[in-house]
Amino acid sequence: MNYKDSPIILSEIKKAPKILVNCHRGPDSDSIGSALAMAKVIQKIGGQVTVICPSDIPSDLMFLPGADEIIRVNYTSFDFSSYDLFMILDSSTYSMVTGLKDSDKPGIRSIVIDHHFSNEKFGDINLVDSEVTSTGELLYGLFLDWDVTISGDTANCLLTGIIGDTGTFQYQNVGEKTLRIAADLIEKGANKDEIVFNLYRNIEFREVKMWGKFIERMMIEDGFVWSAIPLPIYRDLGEYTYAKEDVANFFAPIVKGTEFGIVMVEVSENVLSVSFRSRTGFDVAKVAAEIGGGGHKAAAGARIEGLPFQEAVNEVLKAARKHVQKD
Ligand SMILES: [Mn+2]
Repeated sequence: MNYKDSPIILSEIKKAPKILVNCHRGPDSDSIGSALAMAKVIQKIGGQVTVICPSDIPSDLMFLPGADEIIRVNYTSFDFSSYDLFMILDSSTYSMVTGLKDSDKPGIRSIVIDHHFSNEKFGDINLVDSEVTSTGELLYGLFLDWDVTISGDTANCLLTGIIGDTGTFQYQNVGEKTLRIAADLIEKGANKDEIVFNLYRNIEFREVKMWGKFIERMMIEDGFVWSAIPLPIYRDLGEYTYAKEDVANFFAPIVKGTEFGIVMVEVSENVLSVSFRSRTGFDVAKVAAEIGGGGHKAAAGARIEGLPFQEAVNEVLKAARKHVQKD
């Protein structure tokens, strides 16, 4: 048994006629891959399931079977009353689920399944394992515990989550366990080439141009690089939300002589969205925590609200300088 809560979670699913599964705000490969994998397994068990998301689904993930059935919802008005159970995946806080700053918890039973170290365990049942690379990897262990057959489509969804959250197996938390799971998923029908093609060789031209802007504005100082995009430039570039994550993943952790990289974007008036990526094993979650954010050792994020662009950027740089000297 991988998780002691596996049987309880399975019995909750079996006794709930109608189940909701979430994708978090600004969903990534792990969020969508995990939600779709969970939905497929619930259907196999005989449950009725609906997958919901507060944001649009990124076009590069539409290749996943079932992605076109995800329903975009507004949590301020969403009616939970006709559902019996809410499966919340890959989300460390309820505001990550809803995309809203404050919102009431759903009035139905909820099960949180996640791998974020900073998970607030806000469900009625919480299965949080921060040792695994991704929610996809966690679900693989859970499905083994349940003794369900993992179909080719389910395997493809899980491997998409694992590949997305490990930067295609690059990060330091990837060892033989994750690679064995990936191999097993490929054996079960996951298509690694299709996943890599869709995630990394299917980039909009305007996004590539946006990377150029980030790189052009990148600065280096003792121990780290950073790049900050103010709102007018972000608007000029088409407010392409996913470019920030991609640029953080691809370019923040690569510069020789640095411990980590920071990407900052003013996504709306006085709201700075910040991504940290570690190059060397330096714990960027500590820097993120300093400014009210969270995440993992290798990848973390934060949002600074209510400060003008330059002041917000200075806050981030102050935290980064403090930690780079101390650690
Ligand atoms: Mn994840």
